[in-house]
Amino acid sequence: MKLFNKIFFSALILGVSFIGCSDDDDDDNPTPAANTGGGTGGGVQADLTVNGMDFFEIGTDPTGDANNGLDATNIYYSYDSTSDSLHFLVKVVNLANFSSSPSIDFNFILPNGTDGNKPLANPFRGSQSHKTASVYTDNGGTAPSTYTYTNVAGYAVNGIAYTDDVSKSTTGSDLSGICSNCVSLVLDVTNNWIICGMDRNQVITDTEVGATKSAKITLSSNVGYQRGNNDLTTDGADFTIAIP
Ligand SMILES: [Ca+2]
Ligand SMILES: [Ca+2]
Repeated sequence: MKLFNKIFFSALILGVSFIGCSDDDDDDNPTPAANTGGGTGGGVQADLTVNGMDFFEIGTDPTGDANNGLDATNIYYSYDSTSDSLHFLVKVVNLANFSSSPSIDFNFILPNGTDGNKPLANPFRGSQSHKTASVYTDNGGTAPSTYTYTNVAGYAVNGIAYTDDVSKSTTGSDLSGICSNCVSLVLDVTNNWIICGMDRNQVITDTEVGATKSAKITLSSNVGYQRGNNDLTTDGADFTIAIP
């Protein structure tokens, strides 16, 4: 009996240990890398510098987990305080195969209480209250940036939409466009990366940033092709920007 208890106790410890090692949110995605950048430099060395922009890694993603589409491995952000613009760089492994119709979206969850006083929410689960930058191109585009976009009713294509359950109950869509054709898209097929640029004010307004002039933004993102998503890149990573 004593031996049995010992074995049982050991199994219990092993079991607890196993659960502790599992993915935090059970979505088979790795726990996001810690935020490394302050947004405007601050002496923190950039993880990547492209076209004069300093990029900081927000998170990583496994290779080979995409469902027959773009397969992302890393996501970075850059905040340019001079132009007050945000840029996101997503590294992939197979851009050449899908460069004629890339799809990419970024779901921003703003700090509690600043997004129309709505609570924190998750883009993929539960009550929704967040902003989404969607870049869904039509077929036939050519890298680096010759793409066309077709707007869908109630949906900001190549733009930024606000998502919440209230819109869904009144219009049938939970997406409400904030701006269309307001996200720039540049693909570098040779280097296997995609850069999306957007006005910081469209993502988070001065009012939403608040008096501290600093905002920690939680980000989930997808990549794919032909308006489909094949790879969840980061789910719940965050980065902080400091507005001058
Ligand atoms: Ca991946
Ligand atoms: Ca993934």
